[in-house]
Amino acid sequence: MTPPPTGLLTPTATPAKTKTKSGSCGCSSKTDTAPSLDEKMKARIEKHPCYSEEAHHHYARMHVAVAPACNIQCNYCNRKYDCANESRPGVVSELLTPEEAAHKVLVIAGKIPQMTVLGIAGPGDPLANPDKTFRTFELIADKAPDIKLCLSTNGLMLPDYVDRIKQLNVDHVTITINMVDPKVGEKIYPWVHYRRKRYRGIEGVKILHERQMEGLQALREADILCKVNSVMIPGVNDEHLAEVDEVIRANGAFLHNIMPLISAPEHGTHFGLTGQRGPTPKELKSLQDKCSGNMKMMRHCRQCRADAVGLLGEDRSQEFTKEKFMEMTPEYDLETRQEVHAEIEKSKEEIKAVKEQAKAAKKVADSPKILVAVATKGGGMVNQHFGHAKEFQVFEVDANEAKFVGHRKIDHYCQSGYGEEATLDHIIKAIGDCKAVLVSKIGHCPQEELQKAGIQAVEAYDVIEKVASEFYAQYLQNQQGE
Ligand code: CLF
Ligand code: SF4
Repeated sequence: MTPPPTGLLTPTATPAKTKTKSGSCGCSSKTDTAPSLDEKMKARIEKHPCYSEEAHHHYARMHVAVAPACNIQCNYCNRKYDCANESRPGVVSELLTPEEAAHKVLVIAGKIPQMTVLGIAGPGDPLANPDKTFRTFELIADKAPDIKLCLSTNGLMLPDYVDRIKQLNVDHVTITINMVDPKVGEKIYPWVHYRRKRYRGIEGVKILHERQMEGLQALREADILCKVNSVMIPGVNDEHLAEVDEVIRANGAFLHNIMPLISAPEHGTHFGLTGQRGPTPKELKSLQDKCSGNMKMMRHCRQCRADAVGLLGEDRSQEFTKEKFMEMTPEYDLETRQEVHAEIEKSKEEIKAVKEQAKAAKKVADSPKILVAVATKGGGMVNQHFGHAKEFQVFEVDANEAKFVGHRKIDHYCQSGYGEEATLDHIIKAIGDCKAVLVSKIGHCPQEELQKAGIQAVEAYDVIEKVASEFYAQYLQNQQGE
């Protein structure tokens, strides 16, 4: 895809007269010091939307819900819903047999050729359901060999299955590790079911911890890429997660994904019912920044469901319910898929060139950092109408670069074509720490309300980093002119 003509930055109002000082958004990012990747490693992750932030703008993943059982209890989980280690709480996926799952994958591989990864992440723990999980992988490896296989587990049974995982060519495994100190774990896990016996309290947590560490080391020895998910629970493990980050890095984890606890009484979880809160976006970012000097930090996780389909920021699962996909004929075609991927790679190169141009030629010391919100349908572009956005990506911008730092979910503003006041209030609250919102189009009314809240609406259709850097230059100029 060729990016549309440049220079389309169209401010719709003058920048807000909000005072900004260095690091006012609470950031002291150390990502620059994070280790860079060699070419071989880049090739392993460049089409995995979770392992590569860049890939998540272009490539999609899908999950198949084949694994219902679980062998531990997390205090943020209610078994009526999907595993909360990789999903938003309160979501129920349609359970499939391995054969149905393979059919679904082949259907979607034809309909969404940019889908490159198949993950099994629930609705329980995939390794508490080894037969169903591995049978599904076998069927897919056989029929769709270009699809990467991915697995997410609580780690309890991982050491038993690393050889099998390697044999099946599963190159990406996620372990959810919320603690490396069983005393902290006691507040998260009431029991663990291991080798036909239930262990309560610290006894069970110790087993879980030992098995997680053993599994992590075994993955390293087998040269399987490992991502660690950690759920940030304020007052329980938030201060402890920096230590978790160090321990997992020392044991060979490739990527750390610190996710916010999502907790509400209606989810019926222990934490939800006892009023345990989740972290604010600022608290989450601050912890991610703190840990990001140690290792690569994932900030683009969407806590997707066990039957998620599409780009990480979109949910197309309702297009492929069991009733619908069983009626569809698989049209998996390797050649077509490879052509689509080649086009995507070409487009990535073009976007990269624009991004490089947008970067400052020389490093500017101490330029203030600001946050901007972006409406995007993917492809690394500002290309979505304000009213259609269901989430905004958040970029941290200074004079040197624009860097993805997270996303904010919202109810989209245009419900049946009418903007709603309550929704706009919610949006303003969600992106209140941003100086601008970059959109392909926005109506007059929301634009004015945003302006009153100190958020400038910028209309553009271009590469995100370019629009953000152009806005930044103008913003700085306005600040200096005051
Ligand atoms: Fe799925 Fe997980 Fe594989 Fe990705 S999700 S099994 S690594 S293919 Fe990705 Fe979804 Fe976050 Fe998981 S955005 S919840 S990190
Ligand atoms: Fe729930 Fe997943 Fe924890 Fe099992 S591992 S209790 S399914 S969150």
